[in-house]
Amino acid sequence: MSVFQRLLDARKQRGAGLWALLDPDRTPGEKILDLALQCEKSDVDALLVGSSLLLSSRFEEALKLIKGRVSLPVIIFPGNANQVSRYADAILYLSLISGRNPDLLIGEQVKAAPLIREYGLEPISTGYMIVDSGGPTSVQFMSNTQPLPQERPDIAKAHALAAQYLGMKMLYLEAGSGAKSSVSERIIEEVRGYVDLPLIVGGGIRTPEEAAQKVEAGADFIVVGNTFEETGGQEKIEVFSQAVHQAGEKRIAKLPISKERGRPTN
Ligand code: 1GP
Repeated sequence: MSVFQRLLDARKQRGAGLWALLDPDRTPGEKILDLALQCEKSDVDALLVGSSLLLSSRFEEALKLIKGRVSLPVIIFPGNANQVSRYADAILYLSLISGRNPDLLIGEQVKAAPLIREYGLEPISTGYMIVDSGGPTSVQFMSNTQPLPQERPDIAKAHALAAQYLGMKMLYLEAGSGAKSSVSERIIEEVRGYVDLPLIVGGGIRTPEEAAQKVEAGADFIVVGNTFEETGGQEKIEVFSQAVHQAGEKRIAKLPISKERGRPTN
């Protein structure tokens, strides 16, 4: 079964999923494996590995350590075409559709495509949208793009619909790692109501309650990085995982049976 299908099945069964972002710069050496194992024990649904700015050569080393030791899907979350490796199951094949930087719309993708093929990695085409979070984030700076304004959901909706019409498989609403404010529930609700694509939301999510609110607003997958890396520990991850999955279950319970059966499974 493809990784994408596995993710969709998890969403269908549990209503929502929690993904942990592991950054090889912030969590070096064996610590990244410890964190990955803690995530697995805490019922996290998938691991993302990568960064918008890698300051070390630990990317490949980190993936090698993790791959084969955890049964969770290991998905590359690349900042550029250098972050491609055979030691992962899939790669979020991101196009930064909120920006107008041609390198991140198509350039890096062209560089990465032949390697992805050679390594047999599963590409998951994802429309990546950076939302303003009240201050500069590294993804914003490194991508040299303007974020979508939080107070203009209509602009976010038009971008999301364009991603759907372009045939992308997922959408990622990103406030940026360590963002002051996470993506607002208002934007999530508006985008959720406008497109059918599975919705990933991440950046600046610091508490389980906040994560649950994003799910209630319509996020399908929540990404947490900093909070697990800085103040993690299995207990903390478990509480996040329970909060996301309970919010997901509530969402399923609210769906009329016909709608639940008809949920998008693309
Ligand atoms: C960043 O969305 C992810 O790309 C996670 O952000 O590190 O702030 O949790 P945090």
